[in-house]
Amino acid sequence: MALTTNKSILDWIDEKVELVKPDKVVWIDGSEEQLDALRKEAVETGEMIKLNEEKLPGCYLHRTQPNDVARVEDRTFICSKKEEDAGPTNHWCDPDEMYKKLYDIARDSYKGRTMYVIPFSMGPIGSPLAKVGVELTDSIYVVLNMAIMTRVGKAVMDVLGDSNDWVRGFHAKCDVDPEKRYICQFPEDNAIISVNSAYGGNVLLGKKCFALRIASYQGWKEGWMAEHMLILGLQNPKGEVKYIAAAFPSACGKTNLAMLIPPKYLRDKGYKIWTVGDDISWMRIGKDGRLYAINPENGFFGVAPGTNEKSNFNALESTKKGTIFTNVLHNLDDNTVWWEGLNKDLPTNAIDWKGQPWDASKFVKADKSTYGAHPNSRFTAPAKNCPCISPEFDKGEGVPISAIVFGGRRAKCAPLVYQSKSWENGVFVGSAMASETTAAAAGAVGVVRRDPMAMLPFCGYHMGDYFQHWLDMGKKLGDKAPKIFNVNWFRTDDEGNFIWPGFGDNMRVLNWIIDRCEGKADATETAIGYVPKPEDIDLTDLDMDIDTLKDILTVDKDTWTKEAAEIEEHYKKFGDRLPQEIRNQLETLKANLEK
Ligand code: GTP
Ligand code: SPV
Ligand code: MN
Repeated sequence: MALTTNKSILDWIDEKVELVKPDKVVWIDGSEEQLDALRKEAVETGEMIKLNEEKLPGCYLHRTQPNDVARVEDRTFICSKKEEDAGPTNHWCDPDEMYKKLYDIARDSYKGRTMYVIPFSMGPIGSPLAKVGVELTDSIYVVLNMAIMTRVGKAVMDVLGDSNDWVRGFHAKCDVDPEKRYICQFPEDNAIISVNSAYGGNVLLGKKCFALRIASYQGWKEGWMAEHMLILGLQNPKGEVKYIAAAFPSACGKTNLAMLIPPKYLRDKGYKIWTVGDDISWMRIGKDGRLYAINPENGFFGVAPGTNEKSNFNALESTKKGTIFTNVLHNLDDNTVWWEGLNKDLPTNAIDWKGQPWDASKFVKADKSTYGAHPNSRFTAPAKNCPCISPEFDKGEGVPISAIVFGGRRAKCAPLVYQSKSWENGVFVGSAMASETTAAAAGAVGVVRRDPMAMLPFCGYHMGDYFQHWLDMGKKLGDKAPKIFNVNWFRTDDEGNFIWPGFGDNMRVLNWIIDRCEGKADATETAIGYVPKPEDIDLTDLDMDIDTLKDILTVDKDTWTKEAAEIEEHYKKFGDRLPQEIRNQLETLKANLEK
């Protein structure tokens, strides 16, 4: 039975039913009873494997097709009416042409199948910062993941009422044919269509497609921001909590930083991190003029490889019940899961992510083709499982942000941390961000590319306008604007080893950041911004000498002169939609480097 009388929704569903011809239509009401019946059905058809109920209660394993394991950026389109509005960083297609192409692909594709209608809320239901979407899908895997990642069910429809302000998400699995795979956003129509994939970010339409690509466009029009950012609360020994939002590209450490456990000496003093979000942040200016953030999601779609008790205890804990694992290794000995970096006990009786028997004796660390889990294998875990989930997580008002942090993987160049000189300078830092590519998207891994604000694959409109929107938000925030920083955990030595220990030890850098926000820490002014005095990064209990620290804090003039030239090159594609202010910032950097 339909969960709403909203005509705009019912008409849209009728139209899609007519197109894809499902055998039946099922509304997802969010009840455990219904979800459990779907889990059983998925186990019966082999779509999911039920894992050891004692060790991993309520957990399942799913394998996608080997050709369908990551986001596909070259098949992702922003279909605005005018090509120039999608900008130079997005693939574009005329909306009429694309609708036709997609409808031709999806036509009749639900025959013999069920259409699931998922009403979902991004953000706590009814929060002034939340937004509603409806996803149609023919995949139970999508339904069960959406039920973890978002708030689903009738309450969402009740809050929406008769309003037309909802996002249309239409997914059809079709034949999972990579040649006919398209992930399309229609920002002017509040619509998303995804065909021929059944993998995570391509098909959980509330996530990247809505909460970033469509929402970034909505935020631009409505005066708020949708960003690829984690949100954390840093609690000091006095019990005060300060909030930080941080944008790192895909698989560059957001989940890890968001769930960080401080080093022992800091825990003993009373420091603690609370997780508000690990991937997406929606931010609005509050009544007091400060910037407030909510996490629109309700779960974590986290990278499995590398996650272990030491690197990310809280993420691992989050995956111990009610979790769906995608493309990890299946350990047949005890019907559990395993991935590279979980522990040193390589399973000897196991099935790899492709569904083949796995030979642990052939495992070679340097050769990813020998891995049991795909490098972009993931867990979908309910946020409420996380031991350090923030008490603010479920509240609709959001948390006030003190600092915004940008970062990426840079073997050389970017120092461990620096503070920008102003909001405008910080926007410049974000616009010039670069990072080595990862397995989160199909294509080459380890290539440095510019990824402004970690939004390159996710900005739903012209990136030059997006930079201008950031500048405009800064003007509105004035002296209440968060301070902007940049971090790099990934500087390497001559042998290619990471110099900075990272993970929990990143707390040492977060403390400097908060101290700077409160005017408590000193800094050295350099050409690119304010860098910590080495003695202000606390190295207690760390096997690192101050000279090594000095080394990763250095701003090398020659390297940065080359960097400035590359940034200039990167800006060329934005033409006259690159804000003059950003151009001025680059000129200032160049002049500083010549001093
Ligand atoms: P998406 O979900 O793709 O947006 O990624 P994310 O930014 O949440 O990345 P995540 O935290 O899952 O980290 C991905 C990879 O980076 C994992 O393999 C981690 O082990 C590694 N990583 C995270 N933090 C650090 C760090 O501080 N130092 C080092 N060297 N590696 C890290
Ligand atoms: C990312 O790639 O940034 C992710 C995973 O968070 S996905 O949802 O697949 O986009
Ligand atoms: Mn992400």
